[in-house]
Amino acid sequence: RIVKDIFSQLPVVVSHHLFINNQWQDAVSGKTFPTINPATGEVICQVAEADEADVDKAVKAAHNAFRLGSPWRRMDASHRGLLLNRLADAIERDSTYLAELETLDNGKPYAVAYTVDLPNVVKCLRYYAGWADKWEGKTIPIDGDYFCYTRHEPIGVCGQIIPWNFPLLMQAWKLGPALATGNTVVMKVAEQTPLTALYVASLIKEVGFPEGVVNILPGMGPSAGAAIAKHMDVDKVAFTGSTEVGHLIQQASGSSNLKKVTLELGGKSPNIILSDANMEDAVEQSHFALFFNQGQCCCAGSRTYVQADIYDEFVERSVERAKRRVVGNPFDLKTEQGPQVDQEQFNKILGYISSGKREGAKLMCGGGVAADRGYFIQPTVFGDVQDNMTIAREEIFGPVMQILKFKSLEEVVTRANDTKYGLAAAVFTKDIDKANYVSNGLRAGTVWINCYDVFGAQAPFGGYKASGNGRELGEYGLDNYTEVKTVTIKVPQKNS
Ligand SMILES: *[C@@H]1O[C@H](CO)[C@@H](O)[C@H](O)[C@H]1NC(C)=O
Ligand SMILES: *[C@@H]1O[C@H](CO)[C@@H](O)[C@H](O)[C@H]1NC(C)=O
Ligand SMILES: CC(=O)N[C@H]1CO[C@H](CO)[C@@H](O)[C@@H]1O
Repeated sequence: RIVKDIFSQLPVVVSHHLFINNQWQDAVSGKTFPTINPATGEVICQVAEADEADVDKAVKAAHNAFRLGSPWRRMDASHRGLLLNRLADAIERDSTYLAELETLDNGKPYAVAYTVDLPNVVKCLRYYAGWADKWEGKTIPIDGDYFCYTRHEPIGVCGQIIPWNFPLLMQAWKLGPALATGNTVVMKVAEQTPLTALYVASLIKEVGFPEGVVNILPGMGPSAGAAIAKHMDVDKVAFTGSTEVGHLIQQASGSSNLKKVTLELGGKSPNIILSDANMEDAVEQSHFALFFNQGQCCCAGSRTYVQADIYDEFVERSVERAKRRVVGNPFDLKTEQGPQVDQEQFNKILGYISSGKREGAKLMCGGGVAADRGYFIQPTVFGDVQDNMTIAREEIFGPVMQILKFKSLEEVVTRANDTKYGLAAAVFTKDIDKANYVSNGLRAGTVWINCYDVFGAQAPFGGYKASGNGRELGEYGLDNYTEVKTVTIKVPQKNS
């Protein structure tokens, strides 16, 4: 497993400013920050750094774009859909470049960026484009001589704070429903991965969204993110990231204007393998569930519960699979695993690996650094993991698999539920009754049966418990960008 050192033909960065009112702007403070190539640790370029003053400018622009009678408010719903479709077309046209840029800034394998992230971005925008003129209210038969109906209205200025693990895809998940329903947006993109979102900003302008409808700000959580969360003229904030920051966003809403808050937060998702499961498939899917995207998934299957009678064989095969995982240059098409996103994550993951060893889990493979530069970590598997170990309780967000043993179905559901999180879960079995029992018993927003990480723009995603509030994707995702207005009209005489 060698990390290659051949980086030729890197994509060129074209946008590294703030995008406010369809214009590229420097930060008011003039500050910039470096964005790093995680495969080498080298600086790609400097990017304008938004803070409170820039958030203020962007919110003013978004507020103005949302004023009554504005081009955006006057626009036909079908035309909002058309603009979203044109944006999807432009992203599809430039998807080779965008996938390269995503790989450069994030470190994910190019083959994954191009075949998973980009097509799903395009599908998500097209899905919500279709909704724009189909999001209907109702007429309601209230008592008396009245005509009563509901309107689905946009909430207003939406602050959207997105993470670095799927930069383009999380941008699409946020923009799709917000724009289909007629909101305006101030989006803060992660400081680790600002580049692709800024290129998409140039496409937003190109396809004809009016000024101020979408504003994109690279910046830091404690300054730009906090300024959005507490802003009095932001009507809603949608955040994807850690549970720790989710608490802060909710508090900022509470102490400012009670803006609506949707949160998609952390997880420690159980993946349960029953003894009747297809072994080969369960091993491969469980490997994918944990190691996909360098382990940097909020819904990673990071507690693999395996029934006692197949435990030894499952561990042996999982270790063999992890050892075969190809780690290296993310631009190499054979690479399955690139670097972690930055030094901080890299250090944190190595810290968790040490805690696993210290607390008595059995290190079966990996456990160390995989290259002499960049943030590469060996695919790591721990066996004999106990529920109370730190690596079984906290989100690691890295290529570190925890395998735990269980005996009965009742026992595993209770143990799987014993967490503050509730984002996702999976069960592998050929027995439909057992699958239903586990699926119904688990407190999680998504349950996969005999598969993992299967997403569709049509199906909602979100968390129970401390994994979040509200849902993204699907028809349910529209609710969280909509105010329902009830209009009641006195009429001379009602007839049924
Ligand atoms: C987990 O619980 C066992 C049994 O109560 C105890 O011996 C062990 O020290 C605990 N481990 C951790 C990491 O808390
Ligand atoms: C999301 O939308 C649903 C359906 O309208 C609503 O019940 C829920 O309160 C909303 N959640 C948030 C956090 O806005
Ligand atoms: C922590 C938690 O939610 N535990 C629940 C998990 O599911 C079992 C079975 O449904 C419940 O008994 C637990 O209370």
